[in-house]
Amino acid sequence: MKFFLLLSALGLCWAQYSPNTQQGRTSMVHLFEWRWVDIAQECERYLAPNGFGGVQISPPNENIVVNNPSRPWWERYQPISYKICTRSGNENEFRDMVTRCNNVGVRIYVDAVINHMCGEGGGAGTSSTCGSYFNAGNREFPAVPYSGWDFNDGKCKTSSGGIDSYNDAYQVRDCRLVGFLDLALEKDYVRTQIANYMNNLIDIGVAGFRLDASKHMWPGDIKAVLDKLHNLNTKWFPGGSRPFIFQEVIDLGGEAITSSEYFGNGRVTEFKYGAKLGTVIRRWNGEKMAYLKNWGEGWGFMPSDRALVFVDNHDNQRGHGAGGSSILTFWDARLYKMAVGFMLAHPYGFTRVMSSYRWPRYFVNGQDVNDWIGPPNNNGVIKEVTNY
Ligand code: AAO
Repeated sequence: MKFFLLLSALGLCWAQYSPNTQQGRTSMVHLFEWRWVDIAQECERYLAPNGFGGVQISPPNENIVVNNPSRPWWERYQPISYKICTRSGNENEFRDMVTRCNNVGVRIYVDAVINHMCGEGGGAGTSSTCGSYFNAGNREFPAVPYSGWDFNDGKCKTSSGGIDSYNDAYQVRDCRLVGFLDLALEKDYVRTQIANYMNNLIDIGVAGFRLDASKHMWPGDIKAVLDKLHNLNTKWFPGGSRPFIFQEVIDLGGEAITSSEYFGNGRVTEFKYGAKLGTVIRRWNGEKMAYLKNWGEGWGFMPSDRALVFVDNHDNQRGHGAGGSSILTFWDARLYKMAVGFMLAHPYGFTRVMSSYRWPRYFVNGQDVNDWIGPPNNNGVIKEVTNY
């Protein structure tokens, strides 16, 4: 009995930090912009036999359709509703993917965009992936529904309404990140809409969430949403299992907000990992692999059991987000393989491998002007992943 109590206490403590993977599976792969039908096949054909723990998928909820530029990858970070309806597939295809992946022991983690809706300049109409009407100017998203009351417009104190300084935690959390309509997560109504969305996904069988733009939400507001979440579906998970949570917080030091503020809610992305590993493997700043002896906390990283780590992510492989020029990507194939191999072999953090697509890079004044290009497609429809 005592032993059982100890085990369940340990289980509870571990809760949202555990990826809910099968025994011995220590890594997930981000299948960036893949379709659900392709992911289902990939789980069965490749990921399960090769020991992958799970897949991070692109946001599954309805988003704005951007035509200028033409269907950029980043349109998926501008929600219109919580209907499961995107270029990756519809709700039936999503359910089939989750079922088939879980059946072969591969977990699905959803990229949850809950900090905001579309940009302030998103216009009005039905230019959305499921055709839901919205009016960004009036803050109307009837397919949720959200209205003017549900946004932080009155709370932000900058004259632009946007984040002018990352040194002010209030601005970062209450103002608009590059113009996105910022949801008022302090409101129980908003928390409930978000929790309903996430609970729908949990009931379908997902194992956890990446919380996009967590730095731009108050840790207490995130906790209030998480407290409303169901336990995982007992068809595949032990009773009482909690969703795995990893929060996207970029903390390279020197800003008002630190990763540690979010440890209570779940794991946090450790952006120092890829930035430093890139520096070492490129042998910049006199670094060398021998110095990796005390890799991990010894390098000033967060505690291993709070960290979600990666060599590159969908942002910094194309010059978005943060990390700087040391980040290794598939464009530096040999060094990239060394970095990914090292990461997978090393015990620090829970690891995530990146699977993306090639795009025609074109640099103007050091900036890739093609950083927006979406996945391979036919007139906007994502192409089937080639079966090699
Ligand atoms: C698009 C257009 C915009 C337009 C907007 C609204 O590109 O021009 O204004 O629509 O119409 C993605 C794309 C965005 C895109 C968006 C929506 O990346 O370009 O905007 O979809 O379509 C910050 C956030 C972080 C965020 C990152 C991109 O903190 O959460 O920006 N990442 C996530 C997703 C990302 C997505 C969103 C969030 C939005 O992964 O794909 O955006 O849902 C500093 C801060 C960071 C900050 C960066 C970049 O970083 O610390 O918190 O990230 O700046 O603004 C050094 C420093 C480092 C610093 C960095 C850059 O490295 O050490 O701290 O320099 O200055």
